[in-house]
Amino acid sequence: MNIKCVIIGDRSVGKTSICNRFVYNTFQALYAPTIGFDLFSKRIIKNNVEYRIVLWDLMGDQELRVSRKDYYMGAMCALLVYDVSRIGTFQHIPDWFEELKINLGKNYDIPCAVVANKQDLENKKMIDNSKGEKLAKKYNTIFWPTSAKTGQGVGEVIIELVTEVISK
Ligand SMILES: Nc1nc2c(ncn2[C@@H]2O[C@H](COP(=O)(O)OP(=O)(O)OP(=O)(O)O)[C@@H](O)[C@H]2O)c(=O)[nH]1
Ligand SMILES: [Mg+2]
Repeated sequence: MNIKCVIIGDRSVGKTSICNRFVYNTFQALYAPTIGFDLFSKRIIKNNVEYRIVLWDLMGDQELRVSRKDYYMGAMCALLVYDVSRIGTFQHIPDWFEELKINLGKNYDIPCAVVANKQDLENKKMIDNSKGEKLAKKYNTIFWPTSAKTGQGVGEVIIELVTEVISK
């Protein structure tokens, strides 16, 4: 079974880095913006059943967003990512929920997670995790602190969502 998971959020919040950490267990400090979108996939086995998790990693640039309906079609779960060191990326999370809702139409009710990435930037942190938790609660989703750099939370949040999808 294929499980499609979309990764959305503003530019440079770490969407591609989360994918690279999950699939290859690597991290790149150099920023290379995603053009259009990228696909990452990883096989997992759960209760003796094999699943292929396919991560759809979309470019964060709002103006250049490509054929969005196709990108979201059939999404079974979503990560909405912000960067704890940039307040604007947090303020835009409601816009990303809206985008998800518009594009998924009647199928919008999928497991989602609000992901607070770059937790390792302790000195530059602008948004308390409690704020992220509050926002997630408002949208009836889970909240997850991550760092693609150290690996904190990355595998856990994806597996948590996938487990929700499987048990649905
Ligand atoms: N310190 C730190 N830096 C990170 C982390 N995650 C990503 N970065 C850095 O942030 C920059 C942007 O990361 P990307 O993964 O390319 O961000 P993106 O969300 O895919 O960006 P777009 O493709 O432009 O939408 C890169 O320089 C990464 O190395 C993290 O957890 N901690
Ligand atoms: Mg990217």
